[in-house]
Amino acid sequence: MNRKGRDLAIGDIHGCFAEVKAALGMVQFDGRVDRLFCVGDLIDRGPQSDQVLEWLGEPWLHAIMGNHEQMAWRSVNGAPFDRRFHKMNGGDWLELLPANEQVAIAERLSALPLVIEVETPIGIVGLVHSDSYVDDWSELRSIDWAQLDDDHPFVRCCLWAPLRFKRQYRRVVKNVRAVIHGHVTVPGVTVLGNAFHIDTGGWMPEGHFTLLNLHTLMPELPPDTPDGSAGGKA
Ligand SMILES: [Mn+2]
Repeated sequence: MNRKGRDLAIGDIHGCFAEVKAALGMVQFDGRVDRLFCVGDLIDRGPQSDQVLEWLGEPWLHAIMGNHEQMAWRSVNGAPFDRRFHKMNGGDWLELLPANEQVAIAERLSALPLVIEVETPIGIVGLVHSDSYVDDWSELRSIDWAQLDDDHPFVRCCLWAPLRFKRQYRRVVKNVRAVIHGHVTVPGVTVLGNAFHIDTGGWMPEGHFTLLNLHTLMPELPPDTPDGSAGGKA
């Protein structure tokens, strides 16, 4: 439990290093006490994937895997995966790097967890990129992910398939206060049951980055701005 500072969650970053840095600055993020939780898709599409990856070494940043991280490491590792698909989806920057750097990145990305839990004053909050697949969090946390194939339905759902969102399924996931997702871009934070969709498209021209405070489940606003949206692009 972080008793000294805030725990903020951010949706897909997609290489938008400068914009996220600005959004963190707006809410006076302090890496000495605050923590930032990324719900996957840190890379691809935007101009600064390599700089976003450097954040993985920071003690204040915690990230889970998104489908873009999976595409990247599977492309590099020659896993049964079509590399052209990754390039088509904004992954062309990776091929321009020297082979040894690509391998180092793949190693780092393949080690990211698919699911993490954050202990907060209001209870356990879970993070999964796309969808939690089950209605009971204790089922998800008991999974031994290392034993599952990369194409296992659980893994595919967590990374790729927002089944609940598509069906607008509102049943609460039991045994967890909230589950935070990215992957699906929404105009504003969208809550279905206790699933929070927070990718407000900061990586797109018309979107903005939302920093969801995990201790309140409210978007963090810049101080002294009654209606400010955290880090919105003007
Ligand atoms: Mn995604």
